[in-house]
This record gives sequence, C-alpha cells and structure tokens, in this order.
Amino acid sequence: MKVTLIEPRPAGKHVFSTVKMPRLGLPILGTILKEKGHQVNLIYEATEEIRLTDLINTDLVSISTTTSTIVEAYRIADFARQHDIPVVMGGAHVTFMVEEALQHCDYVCRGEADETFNQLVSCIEKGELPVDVPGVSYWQDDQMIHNPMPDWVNVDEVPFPDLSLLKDIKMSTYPVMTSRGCPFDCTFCSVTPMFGRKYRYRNTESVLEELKQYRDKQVFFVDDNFTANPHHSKELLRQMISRNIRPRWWCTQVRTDAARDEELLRLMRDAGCGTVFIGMESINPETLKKYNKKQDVEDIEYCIKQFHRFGILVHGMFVFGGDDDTVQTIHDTLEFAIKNHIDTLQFMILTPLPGTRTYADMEKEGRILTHDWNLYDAHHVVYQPRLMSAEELQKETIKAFHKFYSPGRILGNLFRTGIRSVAFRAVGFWLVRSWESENSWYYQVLKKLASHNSSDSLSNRISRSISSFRFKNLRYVTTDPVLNIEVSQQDETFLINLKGYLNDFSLGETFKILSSHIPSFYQNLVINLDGVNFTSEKVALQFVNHLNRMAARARQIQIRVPQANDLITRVIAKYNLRIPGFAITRSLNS
Ligand code: B12
Ligand code: SF4
Repeated sequence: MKVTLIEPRPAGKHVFSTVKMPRLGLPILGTILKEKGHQVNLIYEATEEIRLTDLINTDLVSISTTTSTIVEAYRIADFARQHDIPVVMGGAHVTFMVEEALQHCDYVCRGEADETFNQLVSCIEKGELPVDVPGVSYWQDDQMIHNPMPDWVNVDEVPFPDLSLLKDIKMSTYPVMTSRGCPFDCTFCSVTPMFGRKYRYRNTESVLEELKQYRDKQVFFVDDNFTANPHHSKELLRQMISRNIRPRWWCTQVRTDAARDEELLRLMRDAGCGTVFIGMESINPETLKKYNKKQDVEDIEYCIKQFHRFGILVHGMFVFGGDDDTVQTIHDTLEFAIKNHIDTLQFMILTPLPGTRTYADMEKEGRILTHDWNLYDAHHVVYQPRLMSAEELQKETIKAFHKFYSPGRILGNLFRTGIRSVAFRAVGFWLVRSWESENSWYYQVLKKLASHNSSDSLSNRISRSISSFRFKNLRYVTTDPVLNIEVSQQDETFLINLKGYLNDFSLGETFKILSSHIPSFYQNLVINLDGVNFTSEKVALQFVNHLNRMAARARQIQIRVPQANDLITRVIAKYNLRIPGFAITRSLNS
C-alpha cells in the first residue's frame, strides 16, 4: 500500500521554533511499514510543503497529532477525505479527544502504536474492519467503536527509526529515544497519560548500536526523564565513554534530583552532555506542591550549581499560572533565574492539555476560556487563572521572557558556560520579539475578555456559520462596478464578503484593500466567495498564491466557495499545487 505519513506544522512561533526535528513516532511507524513492504512517504510539514499529489496519489493518509498542531492536522485530514482518501490519526491529542478526531478521520490509533498501526494498515488494505486491533477507534454504521487500549510496548522491539525517510531535511540535532514513560505524575503533564508511569528503558547494546551513526553529530535524547533509573543511565554512559560511541554533543531532559548524584554528573559530562533541560516549573513552594512535582526550590538552586560545576548548560523550564501564583511569582522567578545564572529558559503558561488532570479540573470548574487548540502551545493563556487576570498572566510572562533575553544579558554567562550559552540566548532574544509581533492581537482579545468577563468572546468563531456574524464594525465597502468588497470584524475574526467578478485588476485591488484593513498578524479570516466569478483560471491561480501568502500571517483562513462551481479546488488539483494554507468549505445555498 502507498501510505503518506504527516507531522503537521504548528500555527505560530514557539520557544523551539528554530529546532527542526520531528517527533520519533512517524519515523518509527514508517520504518515498520517499510519493513512490511509498504511504500512510505513521510512529510515533516515544518520543513516541507504538502503537495496535492501527496494526499491523493496515495492509499492512506496518516497524521501525527499534538494539541497545538491539531487544527492543521484536521485541515489536512479534511482535505484528504474530500478526495476520498482514508485517514488515520494517532498521537497525544487524538488519544484523549477521540470523538472530536473521528469527525475528521476514519480511524484513530489511541496510545502507543508501534504494534497496532501495522495491524490497522493490514485491515484497511484487506477492506476489513479493525475489530481486533487494540487502541483503534473507528466508525461502524454511524456508531463509534472504541477497542480496548493496547498494552505498553516493549521498547526493545521497536526498530531504529529510519530517518532517511525524511527527505531534504537538514537536521542539526538527531533524536534518539532510550526510554519511554516517567515514574512521576505531575498534574499538567501529558506524558504519563500517554506513555505511562512505568519507566521502560532500552537495552544498552541496542542504544549504542543506534548511536554509532551519530559520532560526529548532535543528538537529543528525547526521553522525558533520561536519568529516571540512574543505575541504567550510568551503564549506558560508561559504555558510551569506554567504547567512544559519543555524539559530538548531546542534550536531554532530566529532573533536578539527577544533580544529587555526582558520579552521574561526571559520566554525563565525560560522555559529551552539553545541555540539560530541567522541569523547574516554579519557585513558589505551594505551586510545586499543587503540580505534584515532588521537588523543592532548594533542589532547583542546587541542581543549577551542580550542572554548571560540571560544565553542563542548564535550560530551565518554568510553568506560570498555578492557582497559587501571582504577578509577583513571575517577577520573583525572573529574579531567581538571573541570580542563579540559568543559561536559557522557557517561561511557559500553564496549559490544560487533554488527558491531564489539569484539563479535567479546569473543565469541571468551567475555567477554560477557549478550545481553539492552536492556542494550546503554552505561550497563550487559555484558562482563567485564580489570583491574576488572564491578561496579566499573558503580559507578565512575555515581559519576563523579554527581560531575561534582553540584549544586556546575552553575554551574561560567557565566562561561566561559554559561547553556546551566548548563542542560545541570542536565539531566545530573536524568538521572543518575533513571537510578540505575531501575537499582539491576543492581548486585545484577553483585555476584552477581562472587561466582559465572558468566555464566549474567545470561542473559536471560525467554526461558526457565517450567518451568525453581525456586520457591526463595518470597515470598508466599495461599490466598484466590477467587485463589491465588504470587510467586517467581529472580535478576533475578519470576514470578507466578495461579490462580482475577479479579474487581474480587481484581484490586485482586493488584496491591496485586505492588507491595508487587516492588521499584520491576525487570528481568523473568513472569505466568502459565494457571489464571485473568476474571469479566468489564471486569476484563480493567483488568488490561491495571494491567499497562501496571507495564510503565513493568520491563525486560520477559511474560504467559502459555491458548491456548484469550485474553481479553486479544480485549479489546485490541475497544477498539483501545495495543499493550501487555508481551509475550503462549500456553501450549501448555491
Ligand atoms: C522531542 C519533543 C519536542 C521537540 C520536537 C517537536 C516536534 N517535532 O513536535 C521540540 C523540543 C522542538 C518540542 C517542542 C514542543 N513541544 Co514537545 N516533545 C518532545 C518529546 C519530548 C518527545 C517526542 C517524541 O519523539 N516522542 C517519542 C515518540 C515515539 O512518540 P510519538 O511521536 O508521540 O509517537 C507515538 C504515539 O504518539 C503514536 N503516534 C504518534 N503519531 C502517530 C500517528 C499515527 C498515524 C499513528 C497511528 C500513531 C501515532 O505512536 C507513536 C509510537 O508509539 C515529547 C514527549 C513525548 N514523550 O513524546 C514532547 C511533547 C510532544 N511536546 C509537547 C509540547 C507541549 C511541545 C511544545 C508546544 C512546547 C513548547 N511550547 O515548547 C513545543 C511545540 C512543538 C510543535 N511542533 O509545535 C507535549 C505535547 C502535548 C500534547 N498533548 O499536545 C509533549 C507530549 C510533552 C509533554 N510534556 O506533554 N518538543
Ligand atoms: S513533567 Fe516531567 S517529571 Fe513530571 S510527569 Fe511529566 S515527564 Fe515526568
């Protein structure tokens, strides 16, 4: 069978935007399918465009999901299904939002799929229902069927991911997994609901074998808690050193408790560890308790000192917005990070990810402000905090980020941890600023929310029908004899109504008007083409190209085309264009 595997790109910038590295799920699943004789086309959309033929000259489209990329995943899935290609989805978001996902796809593989995906593909190939495949959810006679969850995978049976499946991607850092799962149980984390609390680590020989290809490269051990079993980690590190199977440089995620074991630190250093990513989460003891983090502020301070003593850079990961956090907590954390010379950091915003206890609690308490999953990237406030306003949490977090990555501080750790620290801080400086310019509209949304105290104004209006728009705030109307353009705005969505003929001239005018009336970054744009006639195919092609360029500045763009005459879709198919950066819906009234 021909199978296209896709990891969708995120909607906006995030703290790791410069890291071009896919998650390991699809390379592993692709390797398994290839071994079984299937033809695999793997697309990592962050670096590669999806062409129409990728979606329609295939027997199956399979998409990997997280919460912050799910809107794009659904868009791709809808597009494939409009062309009658079956779609499978798997990964962290759909595992916990299966009913929602089945509105967009034919099958969901819940949980780990190393053993189940291949079985599902065989069923699809034979035209059978996957009645016996664990973890699969699917439709049968308009009813959703949910098979029982699969057992945890034996990680030693998972093949090495064949990263050559990823065409044309220049990876600066290569992902290697030595374990899955984490014995802890932090309330906001979706790792344990997805991969379990039983820490499963791979056989040392097998990891070393995989590592041999990366001797002159940089590696990220993508484990959630690389040193959860220190005895095992030390064995791996010793072998890496004695057999000289060391990447040129590597980084990984650990907990603060790793720093209490000096032998472990020495081995990490000698094996080439350059940076550790540490879930510090908070310096508010009450928040640490509520997150169930099982660490103290002293642990955090001690671990920074210790890793630095061994020449290892520290990336601190903080989460603001716990029920005991105030604006002061954010200020104190910034001061703490500077005082303790953390090399780089991320100030994230608590995010209720489906599957976590935080999500369940916030849903129950009615504190979730929006289910626009594009905003669930831990950089946007999507819930009502307890001791500050949503707007305060948003503003103060970004302000703290700004201050940490200020020009004056870029050189701060040069003599402590060297030039890498400077380079990473410079990237942070750039990212924070470009994030802000892309997202300033969100401050306005949160301000409105605070004054109205209504969660409704944040709901994802693009999913609503156009008829629910009231044309208040009319921005622009032209009664040009050729084309009539109406631009209106309702909250975070712009609605454009076009009526008449789109030719070379009126097309240019239309986009000129749009760029002068719509801010440089915005959330939703709906363009109604119900009353439009394109004067030629060439104009339709130009329209698509213009819109794709606009899509780079929008969270979501949707165009509504007449059911009977969808020239846009025909043009995309005829010229095998990349799948558009906008969604196409067909209006019923034509
Ligand atoms: C490496 C990593 C990164 C890298 C690379 C990211 C990337 N390309 O997405 C970097 C550092 C850049 C990063 C960034 C972020 N990350 Co990250 N990251 C990870 C990490 C540690 C490992 C990923 C991995 O390789 N896992 C191992 C493989 C085997 O698992 P998998 O890909 O999920 O695949 C398995 C199953 O899910 C399933 N499956 C997956 N896809 C599919 C598809 C099909 C068709 C099927 C059938 C099955 C299937 O089968 C696979 C095999 O069992 C995970 C934690 C984790 N344990 O997964 C977090 C994780 C994925 N990240 C997370 C988050 C929140 C982020 C950020 C938003 C945070 C931030 N603001 O910085 C950003 C956004 C990234 C983005 N793309 O938008 C969350 C996502 C949670 C969620 N529910 O959505 C996770 C789970 C961590 C957590 N604490 O909860 N991340
Ligand atoms: S946040 Fe880290 S320590 Fe806590 S459960 Fe998740 S992976 Fe484990």
